Amino acid sequence: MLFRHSLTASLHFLFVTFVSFCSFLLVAPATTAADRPNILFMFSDDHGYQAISAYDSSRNKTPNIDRLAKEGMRFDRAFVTNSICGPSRAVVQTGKYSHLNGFPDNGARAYFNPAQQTAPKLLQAAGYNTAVVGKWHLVSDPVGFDFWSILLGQGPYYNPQMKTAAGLTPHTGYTTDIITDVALDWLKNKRDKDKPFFLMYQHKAPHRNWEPPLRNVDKYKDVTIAEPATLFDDYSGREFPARDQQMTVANHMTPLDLKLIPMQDQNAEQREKFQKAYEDENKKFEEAKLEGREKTKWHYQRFVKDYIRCVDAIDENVGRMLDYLDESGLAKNTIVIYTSDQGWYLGEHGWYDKRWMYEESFRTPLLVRWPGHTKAGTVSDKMVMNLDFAETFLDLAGLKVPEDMQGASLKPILEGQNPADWRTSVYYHYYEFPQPHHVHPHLGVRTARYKLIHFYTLDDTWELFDLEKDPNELKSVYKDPAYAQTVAELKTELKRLMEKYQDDGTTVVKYENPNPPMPKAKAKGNKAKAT
Ligand SMILES: [Ca+2]
Repeated sequence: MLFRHSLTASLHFLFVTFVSFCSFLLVAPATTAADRPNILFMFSDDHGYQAISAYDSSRNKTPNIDRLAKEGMRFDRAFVTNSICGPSRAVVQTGKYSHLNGFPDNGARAYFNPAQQTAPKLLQAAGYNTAVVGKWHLVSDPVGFDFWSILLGQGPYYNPQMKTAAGLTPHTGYTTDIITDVALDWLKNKRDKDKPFFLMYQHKAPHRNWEPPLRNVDKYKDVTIAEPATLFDDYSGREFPARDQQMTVANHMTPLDLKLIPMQDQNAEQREKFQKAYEDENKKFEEAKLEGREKTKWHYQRFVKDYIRCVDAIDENVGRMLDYLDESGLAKNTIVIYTSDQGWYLGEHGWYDKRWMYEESFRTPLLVRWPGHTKAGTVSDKMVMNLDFAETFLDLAGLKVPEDMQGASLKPILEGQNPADWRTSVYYHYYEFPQPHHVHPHLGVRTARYKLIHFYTLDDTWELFDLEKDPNELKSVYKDPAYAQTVAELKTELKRLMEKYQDDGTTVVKYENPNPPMPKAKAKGNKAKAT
């Protein structure tokens, strides 16, 4: 018995030694544990670049987020592979397109397979102290994190419950502030200070239904926010899908979106203060009985003001995080990344929401500050993607990027290099249909000048945009004979990219939730619809 114990102990010792040795080998030889940088990944949900003043100051000012552009690099051509929440998050975890990471849409059975390879798991194994706080939205619990505290699904704007390895914790207050409180508490009190950290700090805001904090409800009250040039787009220059969607500011906003009824996630005290801020305007709106363009203009002002009120709260909290990095002395050795899971329509094309390969939702904001490495105030027009984040995290930590990850590390670009073999085209594939918003599945390719889109479930439905002549993508030139050569070249490029990324265009390796939510009870009198 004694012999067995000592043998077990010896084997255990050898195993631990071996594991430590392997962890040491995983780290590039030039890097020691002491100088590996911390990585703070700030991620918001549906934050269009049009509402960050480092990109566009026509609607609001974001002085704290702008600091990252001033002190680091702004990317003007950052794109996503599939413009929707859960799928974008799965891409960030894995560095793989949806058809390979198994999370192509947010359907009822969507499920992120936690057994697969992820960047956080590799960072954790290599000695990083890892954490995720805020919106997760991948159904399965986080794996590869020493600490996690996440919202349930989308999470509410007020009074969230947050799930940790120990169970559910209720919080009172505004979710954007609470996520920051929890993240700061981990940085200050809970993390292992002998290790570099990797923190995913992920906001729910400014996702629909755009509920601002009580401190911001009166902001912009007497201001008229600029309307985008395409607010009254009639879709005449595009194919059927642009007309067939259900995401217009004019006709597809609910009373909850427009704050015409009480919010559901607030307590009585919060609700009273919140409603008071809207009641005069709501009364006038109901009496005016607006129609047509005037009604759309009113919807736009209400929506965009609430949206930027939520964004401003993110900016205030980004300021709290950056201040802490400064005060603690962590700023010098911490890479800070700000981005969103995808872009957003702030009334462009008459829309809200995302999904399309059109520029506003295909692009996403990306700002990176890396003291001592990235030159302050620089701008990159390299075509980069959310597909590149996993690879970038690993490369910044001095780790080898696994060959089956499909993106590329941004490290050389951040260091001011101009990699000769950097991509000159981006591949996109969106799946979720028909609901919500009825955006037909599509895939496509974008180059510096052109964008070719294929609505592949419809008969021969293609669009081509010449972004140099038509940056707002109002008129498809797919059928214009002058572009026949361009169409042929782009179809060849599309085929090349589909092969490169192993996407046959129709099937997806999809993981299904082993414990799917119960189907909702059918409403009475809704039989015809249900079948
Ligand atoms: Ca989103």
